[in-house]
Amino acid sequence: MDGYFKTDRDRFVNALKAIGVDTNGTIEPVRALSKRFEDELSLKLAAAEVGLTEKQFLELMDRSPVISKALGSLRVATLKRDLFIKEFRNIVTEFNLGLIFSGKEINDPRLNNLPLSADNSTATTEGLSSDANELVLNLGTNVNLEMVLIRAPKQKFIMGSPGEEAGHRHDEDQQSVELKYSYYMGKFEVTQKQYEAVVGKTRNRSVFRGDDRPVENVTWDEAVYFCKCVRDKTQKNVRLPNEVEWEFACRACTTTPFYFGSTINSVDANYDGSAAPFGNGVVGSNRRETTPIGRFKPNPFGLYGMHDNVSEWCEVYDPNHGEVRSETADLQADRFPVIRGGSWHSRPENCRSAWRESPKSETKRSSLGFRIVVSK
Ligand SMILES: [Ca+2]
Repeated sequence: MDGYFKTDRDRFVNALKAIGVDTNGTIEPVRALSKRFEDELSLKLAAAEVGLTEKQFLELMDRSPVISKALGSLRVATLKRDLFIKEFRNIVTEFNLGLIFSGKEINDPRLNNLPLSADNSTATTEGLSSDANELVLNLGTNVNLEMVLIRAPKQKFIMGSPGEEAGHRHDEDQQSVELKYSYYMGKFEVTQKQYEAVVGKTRNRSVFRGDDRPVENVTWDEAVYFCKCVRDKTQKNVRLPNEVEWEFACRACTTTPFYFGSTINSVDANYDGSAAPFGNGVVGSNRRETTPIGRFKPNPFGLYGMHDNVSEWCEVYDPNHGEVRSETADLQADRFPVIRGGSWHSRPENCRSAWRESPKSETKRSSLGFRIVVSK
């Protein structure tokens, strides 16, 4: 919000006036108001900017997955404004508001420099449904697995964390990475119901039992085997995410330690909130177990549980190769396991977007599961 004030104060004030806020020519009351009513005000502001009432705006959002995703981003603390702008072209397209914004908002240079492919064209992934923002895999016996389209960024993105970030380790040193393709990523961690539907009940050794809880206590090879079975069943290229895919999807264009912003709290995520808080965070609860998927806030891409619940098996990205590997799904000798994302057992610093750990592939933990991707 502060950045928006600096770059476009007048537009912000006009938008506020449009929704009936008396700015009195000074910005401080507005700033205070915006902080106090951040969610409400951002929503009203967004509605005012697309020329709709808040009611109309919400009704349209309810009808559209694209808009729902944007609404999700509006509700993520501290990032609402920037992310709304990033989704703006999709929203305008979805609402068919081009005429309203003709020569105005659409030509906003900030919209032309989005890190994401912001159009709804077919520039996604060969072999994948080109117009679908979501993909649902049928695992059989009325069990589905929901996936979200992650569009290839137009520019390189920065992977890892800066040296000054609390909890930073050298294996997180930042690097500029090019991700050339779009892919689908599981909206949630793979659940026990999904796991059992594919490989059978007896293979589910999860400690915290529940159909909608994530499967855990699985080795890397078992996660890879699950992917192979789903691949055979669906004829789609199902595999574990590599680290580039995972971190790009987790960050969702954020650069802060968490997609929530500068810290994390146990109201919004399932981790060890009783540990020393991260940054300006606060001490919270420690649930000491997994929680059913989808209980907490999604990130701006609509993905749940990226920072918490169970950590997730991925494949190592090797910067020496200079490009993203793992375009095929077969287990190969030069592919290595790595874990990304925190868990119910993690201290907050180990829930960061950049955090990584490289255990042996036979490792099993009640705090370790996985999610899948589908690419061409
Ligand atoms: Ca997770």
